[in-house]
Amino acid sequence: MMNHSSLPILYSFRRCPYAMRARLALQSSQQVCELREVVLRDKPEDMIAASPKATVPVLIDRDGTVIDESLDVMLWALRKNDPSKLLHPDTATEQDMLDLISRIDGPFKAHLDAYKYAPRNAKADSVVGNERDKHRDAAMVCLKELEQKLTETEFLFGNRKSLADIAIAPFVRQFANVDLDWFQSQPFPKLIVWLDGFVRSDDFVSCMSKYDKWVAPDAGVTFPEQQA
Ligand SMILES: N[C@@H](CCC(=O)N[C@@H](CS)C(=O)NCC(=O)O)C(=O)O
Repeated sequence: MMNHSSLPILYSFRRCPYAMRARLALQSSQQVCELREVVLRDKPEDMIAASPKATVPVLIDRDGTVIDESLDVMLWALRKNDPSKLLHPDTATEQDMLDLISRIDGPFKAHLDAYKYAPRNAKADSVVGNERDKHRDAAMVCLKELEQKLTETEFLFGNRKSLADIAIAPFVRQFANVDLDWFQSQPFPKLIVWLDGFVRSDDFVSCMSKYDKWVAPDAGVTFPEQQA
């Protein structure tokens, strides 16, 4: 078994959009880690000991520094190495990107969760169904800002991908996947094309590789996977 002890450790969960964006930034910065795949109903003790709030992702640097907010993991990686200039888009400052990301992480994500986790079989004209539609529509209002930006440029802040694109797209994907046919029938053509491009991109596909659950004291897997 390979000895990974000199690498930062990333506790990750494949399907978590927060972990996805952390992995996307780690990949882009070519920051190699030891990835430990977590199952949320059975979190590793080592992860909880490092970060008692026990959400993924958690990154533990070589010196023991714990970073347990996905956006902070992204910034940590990209501030060390940012070959694709994700922190320096053509049409905005880093702060502009962080402001947009916080609008999506805040109000949009709250409506997304209320929409996604409402009972699936609720009828549209029932109380629960109405609530579900209300949150779906409120989430769409938040997405109007993205559609508007994408009408002007191919990506959110210019014609190159930036931090904002990879921080936000995993959540739009989650929203779209609740009812993909409905989402794709909405009058948001630019957003639909942007999301499709993201989901099909090599970067996204490679950050979605499947790994077995990590079990202590085994070594995790090297992430990003090394090119042959
Ligand atoms: N603000 C945190 C949120 C992370 C988060 O909520 N992750 C979810 C999974 S998508 C989680 O770990 N939830 C804990 C649980 O389900 O037990 C971040 O950006 O890293």
